[in-house]
Amino acid sequence: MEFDTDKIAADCIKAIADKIQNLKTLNIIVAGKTGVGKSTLINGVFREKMADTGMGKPVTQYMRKIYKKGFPLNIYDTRGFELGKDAQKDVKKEVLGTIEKGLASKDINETIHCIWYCINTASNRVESEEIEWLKDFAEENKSAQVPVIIVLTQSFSKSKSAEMRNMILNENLDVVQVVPVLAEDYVIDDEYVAKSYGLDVLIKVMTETLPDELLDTLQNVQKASLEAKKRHAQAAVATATAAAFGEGFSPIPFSDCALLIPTQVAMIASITAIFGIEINKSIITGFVSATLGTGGATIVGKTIAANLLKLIPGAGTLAGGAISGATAGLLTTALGESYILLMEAVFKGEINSSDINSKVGIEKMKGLFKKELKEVKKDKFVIFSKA
Ligand SMILES: Nc1nc2c(ncn2[C@@H]2O[C@H](COP(=O)(O)OP(=O)(O)O)[C@@H](O)[C@H]2O)c(=O)[nH]1
Ligand SMILES: [Mg+2]
Repeated sequence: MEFDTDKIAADCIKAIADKIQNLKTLNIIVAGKTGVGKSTLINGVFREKMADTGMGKPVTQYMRKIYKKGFPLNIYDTRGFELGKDAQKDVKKEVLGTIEKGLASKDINETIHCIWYCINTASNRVESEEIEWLKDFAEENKSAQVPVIIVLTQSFSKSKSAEMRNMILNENLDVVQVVPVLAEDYVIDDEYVAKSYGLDVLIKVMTETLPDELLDTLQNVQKASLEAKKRHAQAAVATATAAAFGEGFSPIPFSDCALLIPTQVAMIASITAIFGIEINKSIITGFVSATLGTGGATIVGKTIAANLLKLIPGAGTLAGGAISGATAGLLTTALGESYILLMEAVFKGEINSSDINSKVGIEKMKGLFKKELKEVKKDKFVIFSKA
């Protein structure tokens, strides 16, 4: 059968829009004294510039909520820590109140999912007041158990931040991690610039801390770790591959590739949401025609099936279902891995939509897909042939 490239591309666009619209909203409270680097941190981690000064809506005396329409993230930015003990007490009350309100809503989109407590490494010391605040907060946070991550901001001196980290760890606070970061390059003088670092570690800690249903959102909104995006996208490919294996295994002959398309469309939507990249029809059409398109997947699928028959010892005795299941799985993996490579290139700014939908772009993409198929075959076929 022939593939209707336009229809598949349109299905992808719709699936992507649905997927993004259905992402849960992530809610983070970012606490710490004015000037420690909260806004710089927020702008370094998230792909939308959220923390411009003056933006956001005051929700309590010491907190304002920063958000952008259509972007599944709310940041509660606090101030007042620098105003002394009484103000700090009030901030604590407001933070606890906000947590309670979120829990009372029984809606994951309103719940506070974690707190970043920011301390400036460059200040050289941790105030005992802040340690006390964290301890008092932990007491009152016992039932809600909102995870607290301490972020050591402006850590351009790695030795100083390591020292400070140890000091804090020795306090045995009830926190998930203490993460030193430099959110933005720091110019020390003409000769020496300290390069930003640590934001990827913060993302890793977040990945381990947040509930599963927020992990797609975390990847969608963050721009600090390409590795984390790729890892999460590969998990989506593995899920789709397993589903495709089952679908390919079904008694319907494999030549009916159309059976796989919804699984693959859903996979492409998941990967796109993870990368958080605006995708237009042109990119998707280019990708679909290069891979699934005319003479693409069907022929490739048949070739793989034939090769598997030749390559697996005793394959002649294997059920035809195992072969077409393996073929469907391999095709889906190769498709997913190629799409991840495409998203990576777009993320890095190496490719734009007109490149991919040009003749040269499609040829390149075809080559990539074929290469992925070969690599996938080497890796995976043993696993599949055992299934
Ligand atoms: N180079 C560099 N400057 C930083 C960093 N973090 C904070 N700053 C600077 O410290 C000042 C206060 O930062 P800001 O993010 O506004 O702090 P906030 O009041 O906690 O939101 C600004 O001048 C920032 O440019 C960083 O990671 N790198
Ligand atoms: Mg700020």
